[in-house]
Amino acid sequence: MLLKVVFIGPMGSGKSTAIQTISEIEPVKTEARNTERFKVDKPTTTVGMDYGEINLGEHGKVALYGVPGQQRFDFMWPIITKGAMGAIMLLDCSQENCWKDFKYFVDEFTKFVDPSSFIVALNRATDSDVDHCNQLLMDEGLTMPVFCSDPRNEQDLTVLLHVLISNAELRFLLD
Ligand SMILES: Nc1nc2c(ncn2[C@@H]2O[C@H](COP(=O)(O)OP(=O)(O)O)[C@@H](O)[C@H]2O)c(=O)[nH]1
Ligand SMILES: [Mg+2]
Repeated sequence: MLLKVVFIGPMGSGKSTAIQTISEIEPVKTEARNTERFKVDKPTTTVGMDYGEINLGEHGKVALYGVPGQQRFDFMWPIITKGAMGAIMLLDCSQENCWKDFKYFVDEFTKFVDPSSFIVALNRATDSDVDHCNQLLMDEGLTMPVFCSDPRNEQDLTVLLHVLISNAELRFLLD
């Protein structure tokens, strides 16, 4: 069995870091020099995709895909998300314009991925960020589990994956 999980979110939200943290293989990365340091000040950024794996032994594996966050790569989003069991939407709440980005990513990716399979993971979030996120989702007519998690923390990511898989099982049972 191959379970596909996609990490989505704007540049600098922690997608590559999250995959690096939980992948059991050395992730396949496509980092290149970041030409948009005025937006997110980091030396490199993903220009293709990230890929990692978690082995489930005789049950198969979980394939972890990260999309490139920049809008100019949006043609790759439906390709990379195709067939995904669920999406983890990352957001760094300390970034300027993060809520504008959040709304944009929710609007775009719910065109390709079933909204009921989304999980939101907020990094550097305060209680008011969590409230704000829930309010935004409610305004969009959406319900998604919202977690605070650090993309460098393996336990945080394991929780997200368990919730994502449980949600998928529930949808399967209710179908
Ligand atoms: N909470 C926390 N987050 C961090 C720290 N260092 C890096 N990060 C997160 O990791 C992000 C950079 O990760 P990267 O994986 O390149 O983002 P990507 O563009 O989504 O692939 C930062 O913008 C932060 O959100 C840290 O010290 N604390
Ligand atoms: Mg990246």
